[in-house]
Amino acid sequence: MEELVRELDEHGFIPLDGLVPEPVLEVMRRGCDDLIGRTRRMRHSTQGWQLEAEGEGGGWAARAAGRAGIPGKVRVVGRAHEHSPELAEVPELLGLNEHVVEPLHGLRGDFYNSYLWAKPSEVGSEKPWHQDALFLAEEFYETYEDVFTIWIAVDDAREDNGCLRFLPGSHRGQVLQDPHGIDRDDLFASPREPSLDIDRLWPDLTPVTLPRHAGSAVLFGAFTAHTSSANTTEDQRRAVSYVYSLPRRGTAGGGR
Ligand SMILES: O=C(O)CCC(=O)C(=O)O
Repeated sequence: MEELVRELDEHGFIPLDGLVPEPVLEVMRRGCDDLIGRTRRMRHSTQGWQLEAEGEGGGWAARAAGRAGIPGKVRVVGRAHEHSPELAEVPELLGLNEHVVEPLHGLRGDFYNSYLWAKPSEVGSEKPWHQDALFLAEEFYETYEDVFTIWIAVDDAREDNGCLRFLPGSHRGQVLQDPHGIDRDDLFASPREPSLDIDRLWPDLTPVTLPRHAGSAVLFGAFTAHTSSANTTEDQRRAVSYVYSLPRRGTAGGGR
C-alpha cells in the first residue's frame, strides 16, 4: 500500500488492476445495459443524461444548441447510483471506501457521485484535457481537500475506443481553468470546457495512455489532468466511476 500511496502522490493517479471480480462485473454490465436501454427512446439530452450527436463537440454541442441527440447512444449518465440499483450496490460489494479510499487517504471519504461513462460505438466523442476540480464548488474545499475518482472499465478500454490518458505530475498545481459558465447542478448543460493546453502549461510533463481490461480501474484526484479520445470503433466502451470527497486530514473523518 505504501508504494501505491507514493505513486499516487508522485503521478496523481494509480492503476488498480483486476479490482472487480467477474460476478460484480456482471452486475455492472447489467446496470450499464439497463441505463443505456432506457435511452433508446430519448431524442434530447436531459439533466444528467447526455446523448451523443454527430458532428463537432458531439452531444455537448448538440445540447447547447438545442439539437437532438442519437437515441440509445448515451455518453454520460450522472448520479448513476440513483437510477440503477445494480450500480448503486457496487461500492459496497467492492468495499471501495474501506478497502481503497481509506488505506490510500488515511480517512474514509464521503460518497460524492457516480457516473456511467458509456462511450458508445462509432460516435463516442472525445473528452478534452481537463481537471475535475473545475467542477467543484469553492465551498467544497472548506470541508474537503480533494476527491478520489475510481474509474472502472466495464469493457476493455483501448487506445482506439477511447481509454483514458493522464498527465503524470499535473496534480501538483492549481485548477487551471476558468470556472465561468459551469452549471454545477447540471454539468452536462455547461458549455464544453476548452481543452487544457497541456504543452504550454506543462512543457516538461509527458502524457501516459492507460488502456484497461474490463474489471480493472484507475484512481485519480481532482487536479490530475486527463482526457479520453473519440470512439470510432464498432465496440462500445462502458465505464463507471465512483467519486469520493476526501475530508481534510486533521478534521473529523468521513462517512460511510
Ligand atoms: O470516461 C471518459 O471518457 C471520461 C471520464 C472522465 O473524464 C472522468 O471520469 O472525469
